[in-house]
Amino acid sequence: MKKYYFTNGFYSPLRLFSNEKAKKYRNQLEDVESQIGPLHYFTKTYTMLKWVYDIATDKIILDFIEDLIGKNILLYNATFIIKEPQTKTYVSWHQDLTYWGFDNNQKQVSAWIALSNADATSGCMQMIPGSHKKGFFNHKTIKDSDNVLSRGQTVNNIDIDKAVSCPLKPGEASFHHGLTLHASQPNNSNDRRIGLNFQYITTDMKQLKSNDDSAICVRGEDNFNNFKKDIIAKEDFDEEGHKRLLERTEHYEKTIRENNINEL
Ligand SMILES: O=C(O)CCC(=O)C(=O)O
Repeated sequence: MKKYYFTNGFYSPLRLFSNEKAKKYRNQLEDVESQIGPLHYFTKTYTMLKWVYDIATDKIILDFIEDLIGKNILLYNATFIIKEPQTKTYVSWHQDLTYWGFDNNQKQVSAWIALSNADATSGCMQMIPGSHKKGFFNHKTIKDSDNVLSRGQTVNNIDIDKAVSCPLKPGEASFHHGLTLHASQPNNSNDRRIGLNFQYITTDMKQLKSNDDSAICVRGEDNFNNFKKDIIAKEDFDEEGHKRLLERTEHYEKTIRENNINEL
């Protein structure tokens, strides 16, 4: 697993929990959505939903993350990326580390967990193997309301023939490095495509674009304190948690807007 990840810049699939458990989490998500509206693309959802934090700190995930980046780990983000059935929403080819404002330590991994079926029809993730070893690619900002990415950051001239699809069943996860080129196509299925995307970084990572960014130590020790501490939800939804979610989402979007995203 580890060797495959370091060679290719991603690993998929890894089963984390059963289909039934994934259904239970999906019901919990959709129950909250029925009260406050769609939860697509909000930041740090573990500040509002305790069960999201429980998944993020699952032993299977953290053991694998520790294998990849070492024992002192911060959880930086947890975002639902939801493509509604039969919609044009897609994710353009990009590298994550080009727009978060971090320093160049590159010790970062994303874990993408399927809460519904993610396959070629519903628009699963696609990766370019080995692209994480080629440094930062030039990104263009392309305005397109169908693109999930808020800045529309896009790497052009990708050799699509090299792309590897990462289909996942509910309860399975894929993992990718912050410099791995990845994308996903529209959801042509009749069900929602629901991904829960976690970002993990090492405790020595620095945020260069904000003094007010936050994260939470989920394994080992944080002797650096480069990030404020996120407040973790105590329940599965409450008003205080909702306020935290909105505040942190606004902060994250501001940080991304102010970043140059490597437009050379
Ligand atoms: O959910 C998707 O289709 C894309 C997610 C993504 O870009 C990411 O996990 O970095």
